[in-house]
Amino acid sequence: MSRGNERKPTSTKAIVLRSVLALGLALGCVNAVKREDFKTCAQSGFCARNRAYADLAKDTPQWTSPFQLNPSSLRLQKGIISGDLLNIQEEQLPASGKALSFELHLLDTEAVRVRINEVDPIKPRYDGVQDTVLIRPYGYSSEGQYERLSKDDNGVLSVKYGSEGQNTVKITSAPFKVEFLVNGVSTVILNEEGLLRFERLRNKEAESEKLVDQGAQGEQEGEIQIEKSALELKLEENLWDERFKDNTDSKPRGPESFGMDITFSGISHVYGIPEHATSLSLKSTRGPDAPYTEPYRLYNLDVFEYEIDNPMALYGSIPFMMGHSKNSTAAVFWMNAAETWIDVEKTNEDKASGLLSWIKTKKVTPTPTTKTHWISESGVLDVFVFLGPTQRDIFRQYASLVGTTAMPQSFAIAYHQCRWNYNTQQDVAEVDAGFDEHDIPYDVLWLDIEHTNGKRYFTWDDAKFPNPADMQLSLGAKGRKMVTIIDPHIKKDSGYHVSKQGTELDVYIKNKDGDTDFDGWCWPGNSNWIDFYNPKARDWWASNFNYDKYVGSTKNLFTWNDMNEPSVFSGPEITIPKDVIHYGNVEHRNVHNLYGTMFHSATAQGLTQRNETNQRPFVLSRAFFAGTQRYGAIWTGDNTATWEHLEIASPMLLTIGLAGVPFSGADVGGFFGNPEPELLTRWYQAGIYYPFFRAHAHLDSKRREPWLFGEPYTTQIREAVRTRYTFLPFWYTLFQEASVDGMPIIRPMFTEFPEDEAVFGMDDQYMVGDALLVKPVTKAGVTRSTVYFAGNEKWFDIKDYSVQQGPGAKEIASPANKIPVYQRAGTIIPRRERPRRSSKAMENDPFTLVIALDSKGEASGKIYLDDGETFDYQSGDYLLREFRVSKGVLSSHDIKPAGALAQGKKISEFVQRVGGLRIERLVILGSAGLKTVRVGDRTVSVSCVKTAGNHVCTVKEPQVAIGEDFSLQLE
Ligand code: NBV
Repeated sequence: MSRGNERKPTSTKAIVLRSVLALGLALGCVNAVKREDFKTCAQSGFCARNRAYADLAKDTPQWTSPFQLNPSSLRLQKGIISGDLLNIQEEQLPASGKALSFELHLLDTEAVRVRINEVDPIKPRYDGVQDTVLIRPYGYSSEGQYERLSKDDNGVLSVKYGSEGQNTVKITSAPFKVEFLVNGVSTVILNEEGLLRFERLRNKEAESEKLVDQGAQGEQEGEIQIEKSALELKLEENLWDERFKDNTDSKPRGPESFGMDITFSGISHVYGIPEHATSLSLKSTRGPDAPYTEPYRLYNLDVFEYEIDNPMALYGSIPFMMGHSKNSTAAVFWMNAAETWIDVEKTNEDKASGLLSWIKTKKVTPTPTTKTHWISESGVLDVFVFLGPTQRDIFRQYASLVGTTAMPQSFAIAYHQCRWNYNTQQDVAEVDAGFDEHDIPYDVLWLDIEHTNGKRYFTWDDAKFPNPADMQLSLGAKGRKMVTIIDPHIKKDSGYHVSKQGTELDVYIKNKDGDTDFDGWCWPGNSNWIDFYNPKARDWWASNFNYDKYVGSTKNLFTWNDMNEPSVFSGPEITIPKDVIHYGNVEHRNVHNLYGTMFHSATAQGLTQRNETNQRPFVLSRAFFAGTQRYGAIWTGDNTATWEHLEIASPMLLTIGLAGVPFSGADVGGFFGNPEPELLTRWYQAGIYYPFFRAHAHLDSKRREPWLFGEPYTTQIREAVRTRYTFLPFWYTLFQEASVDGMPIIRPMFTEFPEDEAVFGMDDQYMVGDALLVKPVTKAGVTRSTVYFAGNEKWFDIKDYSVQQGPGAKEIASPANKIPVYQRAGTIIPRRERPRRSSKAMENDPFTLVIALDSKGEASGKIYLDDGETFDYQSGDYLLREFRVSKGVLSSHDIKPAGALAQGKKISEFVQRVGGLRIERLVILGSAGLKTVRVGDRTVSVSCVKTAGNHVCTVKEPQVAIGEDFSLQLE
């Protein structure tokens, strides 16, 4: 499999590159990541040093952290606790430095932030991540909202906080430790294992002096001494310039890493820290039975043909981890955008020696605990701790810091058709017509890099696409849109307007000299990379999307940002060197994982500014970080057309959603290779439940538009895509909830069933919102699937309404034309059931409410409606309603927050009209049979069919509108 069609390499360098890539990669469909292109922890100096420190701790009996808070320095003032953190071992050294600063912020959202920084370093440590990641300055918990409990002579300071005073943070001075308790139960502990280590900035000349904040204390001095010196050697390795393969990282600032352990006490499942192709519940990377030996790595990379079941870094990074047990939920956000590694160790042992055997003999279940070790290359130690108490609280607390998902336009959550490449305008027209011919709805057609003039973004290959504006117009006539790709590498070519202006404006990333423009190799050949940390660069970049600058673009055109890790073919680990320089003299090392997000944000800014119609942008990005959700969608990059890749997509997307980025998808069909028709069909059936639903394929793969495999596949795929369209009102409502509350859209089972231990490790089935249970079929030839029905209520098949009773696992038929999808009793889902060409074509269609009653005869659900395009919803131009069945009455009422409509604003005609659309049908499931529905004096007839103990009752034309208050008596 080749990387692409660099068919006419323009230089010897291109030829060399192409053959190098081809050599290891031309392996047909065989998935073969070039592992040797990417560092292991042992090959990354700072990771190896911090991991060695953990080994030292493990090997040292009675290890304690050498860090101590100076008790007399501890202060609690206006929601901030501060103090001096000393390394007592360092104290004895001649070069004894100053203390580190310790700060703990009690936030008004009940989150807590802990910061450890160097005081007066010889050069400032990078502390700018907060400026781009945090959405606004947060407020502090005010006095009265927290209560100081004690400060003893040893400096143990305890503070109680939280709305009910349920949380306590206990800061122990010697050895330094910060413990978070919920209702008196220890939940999250910082530095419990004593792995805090902080490399101070130093002068290369003063190398002989020991300036690393680390150390060990042992009982048997002599013995430890020998061990220490051996390990100390390891701890001082690769401090300055560091080689990996053909590249040398000059590291002019030397070592500046830090690490610390975080214990999730009483918690055996931890989740998050995307992006890795692995299970939802994270596996151990340390300890005797650990399935992985490498830590999870967070370093945005373009990993060609990535492998699954692997902790290797991928395109995006979010240092957010959640731990969950039956009794508690907690999360941490390690706010650092430099390369980061995380070890995970699950244990059942209690620390105190002998206790485990005592527990065994007394048959007491030992407390499961997860120990994690976080290691970052540079910056400051900055971690937020969220104690919930519920997951919903955690999502809200986290989102209040990093933001929620941007409300997408309606088309963006419909079906997207992509391939590398649709080759000509004619090709586009034919594919577009193919959908109509085969009655398959779709909303967006995508163009990959070949549509440009020689990979010069914002241009068109005029021979292949002579009238791009007309092309977009004819798609627009059917309510459809187009997306073109725009990458962050700019071909070095003074005849190319973007390249020329970029040079004139001086907006490229600089070499390590801070002066000359960095250049490297990518799709267009020799290229520069825009420095999105420069405000001038961002504004200029955004201006390139203006219709007059992006010639051939129209308001029907949106954007795809690829290669933004950034991918640099000639760079170390296929990315940009760490020592290149950004605006403000910031070394790339500090901000690597944020680069893609800065690009994504500047692009979204461009699309927002380009038009007078106040349209919401749509931008898809491959790289991501915490905060990406504010700018658009992401996808999981270059997967492969195998069943295993279909299977891993669910846990990957669930994990990304948990970490705050709900608008995500995986390439349906698999990017590399050629899916057999069964795999493609099963992928569509799963993909309709991805928040971002796009089919995509590699340049070398065979065409696979949904009708190309013939029957029965075309019918099966049509059925799947239409199902997605049926549920669009439900999806749109979930996006609105996510945009307000930070709730994931697709949710792990444990989010909806937090007390059912059977689901804590489950990632082969999941929930869409709180209402739909989805179990993708991920194996060839499978026609029966085991589905776990959680809770004590019923579940209704969304197609034939057959019923299943929870709790428990059942074998369910999953024939070729459907996967198991169930609506949970107690929910109401709005649908639109008329098949159309695009979502736009559905906007005047009536609604169906599918009401699944629970055992008490109750159910509830919501609908959110706005114009689907503009920002007017922000000033309140929308409807938000709740439907509820209680005591035999179905009612609809307005739940839009009071004051949501801005002063002087009116509900637009469009939204009024949509609100007036009728509910054409009610489908009521789980009743004991109904006869009539009364609306005031009017009665409407009901027809019920009884199948397998379930009454499916249909009420046609109850004569009520989706946006009005009503009350229907169900009798
Ligand atoms: O632009 C070409 C591809 C694109 O189709 C894919 O989706 C991206 O993930 N791109 C990567 C570059 C080349 C991949 C081999």
